[in-house]
Amino acid sequence: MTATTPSLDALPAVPGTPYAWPYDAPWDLARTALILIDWQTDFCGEGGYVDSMGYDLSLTRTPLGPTKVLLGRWRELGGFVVHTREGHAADLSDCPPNKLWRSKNMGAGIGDPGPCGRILVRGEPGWDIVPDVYPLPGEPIIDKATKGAFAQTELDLVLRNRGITRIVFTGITTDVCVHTTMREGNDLGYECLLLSDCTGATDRGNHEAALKMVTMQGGVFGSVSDSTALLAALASA
Ligand code: C5J
Repeated sequence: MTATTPSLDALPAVPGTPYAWPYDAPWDLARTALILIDWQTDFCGEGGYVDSMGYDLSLTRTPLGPTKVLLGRWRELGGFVVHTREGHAADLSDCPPNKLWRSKNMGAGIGDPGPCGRILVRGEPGWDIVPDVYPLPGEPIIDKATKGAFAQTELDLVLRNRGITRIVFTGITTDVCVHTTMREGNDLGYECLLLSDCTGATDRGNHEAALKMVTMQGGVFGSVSDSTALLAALASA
């Protein structure tokens, strides 16, 4: 390594909107987590929850490709990876009645039988993470009944125990579980980066709006970039 080559301890800022991330670059990989939000069949696979509601599956499936590439590189470099899964106990005792009612109203009731087993129920095939980004042994998986991954889970503790101060967000859906978790993380003081090509929503307009919301007020929840820019920053190491 030459004196001008950044190491994993001093990575260059990632070009982003509205600012090059992180705010305090250079940054180190050791204190940065890659989070993969709810890459479950229920949200991006045939016969899952999103499919049952009649949404265009390509919107939540397409970001899987770039996420898989980024995940592979992140793992090669020894970066910390965290996965999340949204789901409920078999007896639905952790499912708020209004959430249950709304899902049934959409024709895809939580707990109802579907092509991938009971919808959004833990342990069912549809609830599992898709093979492209399947967790490796040792990578924490945060199970949540919530949209945000911090509320009522151990995520904050898991990150703080590792000394993590920055989070890179991938996952689905941009406007719901990704956004809620990013907002929570931002409020807790994490420096957050949302990757536009590694996230997707059930509606293209909502995806775009969710990206835009992050960029207001100088980056009210963090910054937005893409996997190409992040991989370029990692390649310079
Ligand atoms: C939703 C999620 N959209 N993972 N869940 O209900 O974003």
